[in-house]
Amino acid sequence: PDTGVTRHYNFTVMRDITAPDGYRKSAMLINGQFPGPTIEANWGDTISVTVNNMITAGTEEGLAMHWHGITQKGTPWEDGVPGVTQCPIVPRSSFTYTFQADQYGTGWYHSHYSAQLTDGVFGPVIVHGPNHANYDYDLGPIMISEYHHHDYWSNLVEIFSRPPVIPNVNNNLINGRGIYNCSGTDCSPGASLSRFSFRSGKVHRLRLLNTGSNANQKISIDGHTMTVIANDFIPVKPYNTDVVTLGAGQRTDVLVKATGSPRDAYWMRSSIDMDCLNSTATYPTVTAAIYYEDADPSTWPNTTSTVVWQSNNCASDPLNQTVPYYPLTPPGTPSTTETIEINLAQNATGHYLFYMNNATFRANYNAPLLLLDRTGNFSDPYYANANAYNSGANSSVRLVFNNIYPMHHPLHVHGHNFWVLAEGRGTWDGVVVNPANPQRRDTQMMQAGTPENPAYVVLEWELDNPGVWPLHCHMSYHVSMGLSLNIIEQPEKIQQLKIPASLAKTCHEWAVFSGQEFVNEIDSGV
Ligand SMILES: [Cu+2]
Repeated sequence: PDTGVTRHYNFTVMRDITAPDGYRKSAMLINGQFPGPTIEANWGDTISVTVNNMITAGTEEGLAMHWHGITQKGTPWEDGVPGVTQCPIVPRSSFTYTFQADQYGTGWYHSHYSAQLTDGVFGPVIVHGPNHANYDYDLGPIMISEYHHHDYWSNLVEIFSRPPVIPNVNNNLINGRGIYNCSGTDCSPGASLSRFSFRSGKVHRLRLLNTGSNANQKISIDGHTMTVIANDFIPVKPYNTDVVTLGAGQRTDVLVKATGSPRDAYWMRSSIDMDCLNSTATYPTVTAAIYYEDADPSTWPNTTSTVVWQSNNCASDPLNQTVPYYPLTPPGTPSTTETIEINLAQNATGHYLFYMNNATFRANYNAPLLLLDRTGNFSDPYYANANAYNSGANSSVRLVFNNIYPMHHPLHVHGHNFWVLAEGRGTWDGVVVNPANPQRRDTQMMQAGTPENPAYVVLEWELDNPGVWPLHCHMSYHVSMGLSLNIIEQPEKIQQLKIPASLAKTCHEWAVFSGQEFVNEIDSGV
């Protein structure tokens, strides 16, 4: 739908010292907030966000904001990926993103420039739409993110050391809150835990988001069962669970009936799945307090958890459990299929990078693919680093991924929700799970594999959105190490897009900036 209503926001991103868990560190804040402000709209509204880059303290950096899960149909230039859809916003400049809230449910936005997300450049997006399950109260976004006391650049330096060092995770936060046992000069008072309110007998909607960089989160509420009603922006047939599993970038909306009595208080918990972190964590579990209407909010809950969860090789919930509420059947035979092997290997300088069919992605901030494609010159030498797949005039694409390296990957596509036809270990046998109505979402976990026993995931979508759409691992380290490809979708139609002049302006300004300042692109750039 198109409501004709526009929701305006103004974001200023800058470096500042903050101490959400009691430890003072340099972070990147949006309008002085960590996490950033909530964007709220109705389905069919237009969202307009002016992003001001004031990252000027210390090293000046570019910026680009991505609207995770919004399909940007007809507006691919608003997707906010530097080197793919735009040149970075230069320091002291701004860019206004205008796009339709074409999905509804729980989403988020984050910087797609290098690993700025890890330093705090993210926030929630709530789009109100039709409800297929009834509830009484909406508790709003519940953002869970693991947290580092070093800035993102220091982490990337460790990741790109030879061999790579995966940094320790210092804490785990819910809506930017958690407590660190801080001692020394870098401490600041006032850290606390998030708090939520329940009314006995009522049903509450919790919008759970993994806005972290790399960790898998396991979320539960003491004494309560959760009913899953949506995964990412896709409503699903409700099912009950004691624990919600979220990989980086994924969301799950749950309904929780308050079955306790009015004076009760309970802990909500989120734990980093340490079997999937490939590193250490000082505080892997964060809690938030849930107070019923007559509970005493001056004391913390004293409940314990009886939930026992399994790592399941870092997988998402089984595909036969996650059935979209509104069925959509994929084409019987996709018009094009690519089989892509994922592996980790050393490049010529001995640095470890991820490869997809022996190709790794690296953004050219000065030459975004979408603007390059307007020329129709696909022999441009830049495409060597773009890891681009030209889908031509095909109407649908199927990607069969085989992972032979023992790390899992939450695979995220831009511009679409994909069907997840199958996932598991070994070699895909061609069987589609629930073929009339397979799971759809925008981020799907691929399990860890080995050369002898690969993991596979099979994704498919209709090529109905002309543009250049990244498909990448949402783990910050992995995409920094090049685990991204770009689908050039309907290139003939890309050349007919009326791209606003503000996009060319980002490149004019970036050409000047990068000509004067040394832009140290330590990672893939996205
Ligand atoms: Cu990954």
